[in-house]
Amino acid sequence: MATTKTDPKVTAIADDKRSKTYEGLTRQQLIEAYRIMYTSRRIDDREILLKRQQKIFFQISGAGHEAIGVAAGFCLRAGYDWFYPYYRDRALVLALGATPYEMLLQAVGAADDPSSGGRQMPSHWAYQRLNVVTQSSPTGTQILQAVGCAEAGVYLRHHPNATQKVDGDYRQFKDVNFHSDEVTYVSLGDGTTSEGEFWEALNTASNRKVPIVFVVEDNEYAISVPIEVQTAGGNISRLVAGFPNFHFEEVDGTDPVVSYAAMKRAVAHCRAGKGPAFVHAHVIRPYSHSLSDDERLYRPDAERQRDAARDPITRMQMFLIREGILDENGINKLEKQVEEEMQAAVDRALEAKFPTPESITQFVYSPDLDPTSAQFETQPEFPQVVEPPPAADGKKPAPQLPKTMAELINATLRDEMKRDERIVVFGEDVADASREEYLKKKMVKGKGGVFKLTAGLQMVYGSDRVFNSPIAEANIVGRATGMATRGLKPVVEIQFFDYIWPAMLQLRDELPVIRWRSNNAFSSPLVIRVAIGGYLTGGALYHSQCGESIFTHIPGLRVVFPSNALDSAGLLRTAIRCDDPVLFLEHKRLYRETYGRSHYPGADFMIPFGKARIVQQGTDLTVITYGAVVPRALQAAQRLERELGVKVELIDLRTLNPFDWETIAASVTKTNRVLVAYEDSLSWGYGAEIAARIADQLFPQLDAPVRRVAAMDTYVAYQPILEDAILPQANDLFRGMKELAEY
Ligand SMILES: Cc1ncc(C[n+]2csc(CCOP(=O)(O)OP(=O)(O)O)c2C)c(N)n1
Ligand SMILES: [Mg+2]
Repeated sequence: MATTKTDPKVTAIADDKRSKTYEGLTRQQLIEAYRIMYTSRRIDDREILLKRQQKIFFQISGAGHEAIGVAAGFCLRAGYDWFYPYYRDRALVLALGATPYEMLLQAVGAADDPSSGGRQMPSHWAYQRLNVVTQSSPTGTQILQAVGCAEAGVYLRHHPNATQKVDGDYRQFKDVNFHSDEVTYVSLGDGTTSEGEFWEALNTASNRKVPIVFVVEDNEYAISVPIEVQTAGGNISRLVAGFPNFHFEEVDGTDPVVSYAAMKRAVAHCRAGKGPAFVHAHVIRPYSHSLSDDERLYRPDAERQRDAARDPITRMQMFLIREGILDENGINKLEKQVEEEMQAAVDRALEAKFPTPESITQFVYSPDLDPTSAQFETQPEFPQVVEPPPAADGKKPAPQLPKTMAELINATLRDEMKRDERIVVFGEDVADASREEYLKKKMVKGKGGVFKLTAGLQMVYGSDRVFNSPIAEANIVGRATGMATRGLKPVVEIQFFDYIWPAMLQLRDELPVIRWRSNNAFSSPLVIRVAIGGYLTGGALYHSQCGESIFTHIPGLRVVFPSNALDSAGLLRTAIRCDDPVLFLEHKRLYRETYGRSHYPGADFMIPFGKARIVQQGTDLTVITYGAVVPRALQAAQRLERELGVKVELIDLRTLNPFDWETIAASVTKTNRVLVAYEDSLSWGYGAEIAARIADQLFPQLDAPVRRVAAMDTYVAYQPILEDAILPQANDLFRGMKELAEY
């Protein structure tokens, strides 16, 4: 029998080859990388076909971005690290453990789609078990949230007790976990680096040394707009290079091996707590922007062919063959297996059940905790007001005076922060002093907010629970949203309502919709306190605006607008303990008003949302209002009774979403006349909706038309004579009430 003798030298080379690694990747891992990349590409191809067959309704491909995606997936840990991947990250998400079937469920819009239950387009990833946080469509909104998510991990490391589950408030429904060396991943396209929020995110990540890795997948186009139009000088790496504390990588993102090496270094920097990392990956986009785009309209063939030569799938195939990791046969076998698995996934997904129309309203708000419920109705416990004994000199000491709205909001924050270590407070100027040594050495008293609502909180709870943000409102809301997703309870401040607009994309497209769009897999309950309103004498148009109806128009966002000190304490506590995002509007004019002061109602006083307060009972006319119009309407109503004997029932709504329809209906049914009054400009204002509902549902009860008194349809002017004329005054309210009473 002939035996083949292997040359020992050849065996050694073969063994050596088999054990050879590529930047630490084994041959087996490279085969796995190719399997994922190829799967990703084939799902894209198949979805494109399904779209043409009208079995799915939209398609966004990850083609050309597979190598950097798989590399990132190999360097990070699903369910341990946190992920904010953008729509081209199919390969990353597959590498983390999402299945083709799950992706196809989203494409067909299935009830069981784990990312959104049929609510979001395909490629809008969300996988709770993997820590892949629900993603949306606006370019760049994920970036600040990712910073907040990473900051939350750091916070929890320093406050491990905050992870405890506590019954009786939102914490009962929010599992919180963290790992001390966790990293947050966020990705975006080259075009998206033009969004301001990108720069706000880099700024904060750098400043606070946040463990986050930014991956810019640069395919040199944003739909049809080329890189040199988006990015000054055409290279984002050059522009960001000055941010301190960062680790930077610029890499060929179509090559999985060099991408892996770059990602590994970047992630190591973050894990070691040295700060954030920035990976600029040059990729290609071979399939146009989406199926609605034809790139041949703006890219010549030569350019497209240049890209095609770098296609990561073919490059990886060639690499595997060249390195002897797989031969053609091996590649064919692997591809066939992928094909079969995908076909099975497609068949199953096409059979999937669709969501029912009845499910639509599910998860706009928390299904677990209803802030209108009796759970949020507690009685005030006022301190015993004992007459103080006369002092030695016989002089009577001053009695304990009721507190202002500003004081009670401050006291409520103080008590809630003591009760709940998950609460963090930040915003512009909210800290006592960012340079905390000044406080420690008692060199300064501290500021604590331009209206002093947060005064003293930093001194009591420390600089990691109460801190200043940059002047960047999207930064405040975006980071807070990311923190709340992790289970913290940010209670942030927007200094003036007039400056809330930079945060509008976060406030309209992100915060209130996270629960709904993820089919309850994620939520971000938090509180945004906002100083609002006019009647300031000199506030002028940039310190006096209202505009609450813009926010009551947003499903998913609770809107609260107290008119007095006691309500502000009770409602703020409900806002903090509830499980929904709340916009808490604080009228600046009421902060220190004599009207509506109160003693502190105790550390557990709560008022449920959606319960109006009847300020005074009446039989002849209903006035519905809220905020700073309440004391003005009360003045007018008292005059009306004095002069004409008309008894007005005055309703203070207290919360605008939800609002108390029952109280309105009962009152209008009794008085048959109704005036809706509000400080915002008249047209399209909040009262318009109330008036429309009354006209619609209470028409038979009415003896007079539904009237409104509100501000003029203009801005609030500086000159007090103009301000008085523009905003609704007690006299205007008196005239409106009188006319209605006499109608
Ligand atoms: C705020 C916002 N503006 C515009 C759009 C429409 N839009 C969707 S993707 C896109 C281009 C994004 O380009 P880039 O960041 O380079 O990512 P790419 O698609 O090239 O991977 C635009 C303008 C959007 N989704 N969001
Ligand atoms: Mg691009």
